[in-house]
Amino acid sequence: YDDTHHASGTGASTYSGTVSLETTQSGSSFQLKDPVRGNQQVNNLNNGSGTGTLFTDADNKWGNGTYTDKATAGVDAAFGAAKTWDYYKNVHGRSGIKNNGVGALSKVHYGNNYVNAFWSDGCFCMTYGDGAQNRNPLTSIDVAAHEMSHGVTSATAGLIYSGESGGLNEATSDIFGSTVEFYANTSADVGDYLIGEKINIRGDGKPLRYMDKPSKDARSLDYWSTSAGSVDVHYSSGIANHFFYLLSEGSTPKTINGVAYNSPTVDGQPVTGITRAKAEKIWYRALTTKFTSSTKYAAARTGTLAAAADLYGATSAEYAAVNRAWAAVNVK
Ligand code: ASN
Ligand code: ZN
Repeated sequence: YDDTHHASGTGASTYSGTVSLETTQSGSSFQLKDPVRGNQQVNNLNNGSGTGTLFTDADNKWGNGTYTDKATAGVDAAFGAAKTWDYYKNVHGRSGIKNNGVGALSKVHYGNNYVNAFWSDGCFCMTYGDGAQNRNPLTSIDVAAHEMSHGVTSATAGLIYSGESGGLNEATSDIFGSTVEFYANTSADVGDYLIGEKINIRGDGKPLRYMDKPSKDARSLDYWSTSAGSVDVHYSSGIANHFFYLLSEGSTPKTINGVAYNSPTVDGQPVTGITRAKAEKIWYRALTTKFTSSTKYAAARTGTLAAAADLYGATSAEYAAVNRAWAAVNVK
């Protein structure tokens, strides 16, 4: 018989402060496995590869807030997976990455000085590197939600990971990476339209990407042009990231949670935002019911317009704002 049961613990994370964790008790030991969320669990790769070993703990108090305790990055991964689960469930009615109630495996401490994180459909799992000097794990919540949202895209539209569809795939992960961070909104890591601002991936303390003005990273595209299909997918994503920012917040410069945003439009005409709460509904509906594996920017426009018509009506202000926000990034 099964002698395990649900327990509630706490964790000291790297990036999100002290967090609550739902865990599994087995005898006198606790497992970093969440029975409330499809039994999603976190394994320790211990700077190797493979499947790793489920984290266990004697007192259900996990990590110490720094890299000196291997469980700390495990806390970030568990928290990121929990908030991503709750976001998709409570905001979009989606039960797990495949919408089948099954939680994913997360693996931390992959390799040595590995500065990336990635989702794999094959193992239905997440892998996180420890970053520079094995001291900067890639486990911030926006990165966790970005990577797991690759699983959602794979299970829905299946956007091919090259050309314009690849840019839309990447943007979908940045969009939901950002909306999950807003959803979690811990005092240690408040919501923002930046990607990877906590993980210092380039060693300069700057974010990896900026959704209000993607070209601030010196690579990403702010607007659609004929080169959109030939640049790296992490740069062509800028067009849709910019669209999503403008649709949510509008083009007037503003400060949100202490971060100043400035989002100029290609045509110099203003965009009035409809709120992030409505924009994320439109993007999710388009992703799951309109986009296909080969969707490019022009079809993303018509797909999000169709989603807005479904949700708010074809004569709504929301529909008009979608049209306007795409025009503002040169998708017409
Ligand atoms: N972290 C990268 C990403 O999610 C991994 C990759 O290149 N697919 O885009
Ligand atoms: Zn990605």
